[in-house]
Amino acid sequence: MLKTIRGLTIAAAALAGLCGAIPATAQTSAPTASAAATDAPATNAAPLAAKAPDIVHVAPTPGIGMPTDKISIQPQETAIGKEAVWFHNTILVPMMAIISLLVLVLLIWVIIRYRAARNPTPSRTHHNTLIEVIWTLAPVLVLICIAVPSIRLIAHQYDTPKADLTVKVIGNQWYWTYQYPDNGDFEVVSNMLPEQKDAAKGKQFRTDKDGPRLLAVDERMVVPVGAVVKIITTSNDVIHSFALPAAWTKMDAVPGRLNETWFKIDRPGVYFGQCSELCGARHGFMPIAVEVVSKADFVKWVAFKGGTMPGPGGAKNPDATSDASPAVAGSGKPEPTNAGGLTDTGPTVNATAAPAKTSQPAVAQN
Ligand SMILES: [Cu+2]
Repeated sequence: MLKTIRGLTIAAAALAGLCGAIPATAQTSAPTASAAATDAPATNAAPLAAKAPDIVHVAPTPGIGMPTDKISIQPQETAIGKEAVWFHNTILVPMMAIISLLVLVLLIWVIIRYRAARNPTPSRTHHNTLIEVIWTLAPVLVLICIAVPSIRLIAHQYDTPKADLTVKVIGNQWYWTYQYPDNGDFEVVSNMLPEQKDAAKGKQFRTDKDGPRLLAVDERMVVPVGAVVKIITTSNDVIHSFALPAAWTKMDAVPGRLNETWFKIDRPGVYFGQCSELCGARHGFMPIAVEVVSKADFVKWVAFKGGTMPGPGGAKNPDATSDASPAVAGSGKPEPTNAGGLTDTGPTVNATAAPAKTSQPAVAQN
């Protein structure tokens, strides 16, 4: 009898656990859906069921696309970056070393050989045509050796190939928004993930799968592998700078202006950067995370965000034709309350504003 009661109790507990687990899993696997339901339950209830699933976001590889503990340039992932590193390591560093050593040796030689104790009567020698020609020509040759690869590198950097994808990067105090004008103009709001101890209860916090401390974000910029990504930068408030060291990319984001740069990364993975312009109190807390995925995954992700692929035969999001706009469907359009208002509050007010994006449920809390 006792056994039967215990058996029944276990079965009931298991059933209850199962029932509890289902909503929890659903919330984890479809975070935007539940967020959307909270944001605008009336208009979005129907299309949510058909919403495309998100891709499986990969964890970053230690040492790639992030700072390493070596004193060197980050491992480069683009052809331009590799050219720049070659220029630095093969031309600049040896040249600096040779010139520094030469000057040091000359100084030591002069200090010892021509010291006052050894030369009670100083020499009155002046003018030596050969030496003067050498010390004029040698620096000219050095400058030419540096100028040729340097100008070639700059030319390559500014020679944008035909873009496969355009992403408009907008700096805000203190987060980034990424717009995809080629893909239905949806927008992604990217905020730094706080550490578990700093995260508000129930909010998403950083795990190692998201990335290193101060670099992990809730929403990454996702781009396809091997694609020429044209980056257009601008800002909503002050000057920021979009920098992705592993792609040898840095471009100021200036209010009222559009700047342009590009990169092409050939290895899938996650690459981190930071705002590189002193933009205010939380300047150090607006990291950049770019996730390079396969073409198929990119199409999937665009559909998940409510966007479309350009051109005939481009994948269409099943939601795109519904009256629920991607913005309302929780696909990452910025909420005006996010990180404080941009126009109605000044930088000082924003300094205390929580940067956490509110439409994302805490995935990491389970
Ligand atoms: Cu900034």
